[in-house]
Amino acid sequence: MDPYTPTPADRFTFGLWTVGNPGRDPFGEPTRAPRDPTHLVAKLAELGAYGVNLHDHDLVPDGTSAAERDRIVATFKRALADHGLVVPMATTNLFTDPVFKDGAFTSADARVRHYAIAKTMRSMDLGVELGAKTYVFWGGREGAEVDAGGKLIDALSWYRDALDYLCDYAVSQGFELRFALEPKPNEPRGHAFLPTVGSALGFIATLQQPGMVGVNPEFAHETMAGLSFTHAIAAAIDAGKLFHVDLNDQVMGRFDQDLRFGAENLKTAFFTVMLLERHYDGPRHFDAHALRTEDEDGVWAFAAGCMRTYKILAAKAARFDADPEIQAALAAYRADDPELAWPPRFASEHAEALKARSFDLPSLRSRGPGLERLDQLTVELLLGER
Ligand code: GCO
Ligand code: MN
Ligand code: MN
Repeated sequence: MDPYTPTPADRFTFGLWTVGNPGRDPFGEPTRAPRDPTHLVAKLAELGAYGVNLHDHDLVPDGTSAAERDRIVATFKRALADHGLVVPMATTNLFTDPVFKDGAFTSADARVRHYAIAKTMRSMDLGVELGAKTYVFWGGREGAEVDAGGKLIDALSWYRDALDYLCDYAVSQGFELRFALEPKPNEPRGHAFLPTVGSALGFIATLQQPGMVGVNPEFAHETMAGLSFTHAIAAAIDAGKLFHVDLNDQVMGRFDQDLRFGAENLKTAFFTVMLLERHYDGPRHFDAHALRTEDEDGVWAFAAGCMRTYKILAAKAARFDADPEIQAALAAYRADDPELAWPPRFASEHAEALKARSFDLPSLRSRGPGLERLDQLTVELLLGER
């Protein structure tokens, strides 16, 4: 069998909104017909995916009667069971309805803020009913174009109040859910609140139940801000907060493109896969969609491509670890000194001795770490020459 053929053991997931994306953009109408969620489930299973994630609204349109909701959910559950797919993550659509045009949890209107919390609780009920263990919060409309409204500090505290309330709700219901905040710098708002992984990590520490809340970094979002996605997930891993991940690709400085994973920044994709393979055991979620130019065949080529590229890069990461020349270069890069134990343990005598120690600065200044060679070896490995 082709070693890059995905299987459920790889834990690849897609959103209903990703493979179901009809290709609408701000300038043009949809280019593809809407597809039934059960059809998307069948196709994803056929391609070897593990699961499918959703917003409340992707499955049950807002305003659906209770009886109709139950019918839709039962049909969807049957499709999941028939095709062996799971729903590891769920989330709320707090951006399409015009009621959220100036924010959901951060609206200046207390009625909108309460409605957003109510909608999220109903959507959490749905997600948990489908088996979700992670609940994502992407604040699509949480932001501003006009700061004259003067709510910048209030907005953060309203956001915090809503998340604290929803943590309490999850605990009160006995849900085994972890929350994952998904930062984005802009789009659709001019400036989003909690624009980067770093800002979300800082904010989480101010919540009442910080242990329940982590981040869902997205490749495109950090890249839009001119930041490195690999560095962002490393920070999340270091903080013990990488609860979920949105993989896709993006040209820096452009609108949110949600390109096929690996389509644009192959080297960053490679180091991302390397970090995930070493430090993350959750689902590998692709929050991307096929180009607007594509028909349905293009959609499935896109989905297969995301998974295949991930697996090829995972195999390359294993090769990187097994390559003697690369490993020797890495070992040479990290310099230790038998006289200097790390981490240094503070004691007054140690501090005095350290201040008095003489370092061979001329040799430290002139030492070449070998990064050019190491990077070239990496490039050759990615190009298939190692
Ligand atoms: C975007 C976001 C969304 C979220 C999704 C789940 O830029 O549109 O990435 O796709 O990930 O709403 O929270
Ligand atoms: Mn996105
Ligand atoms: Mn996303």
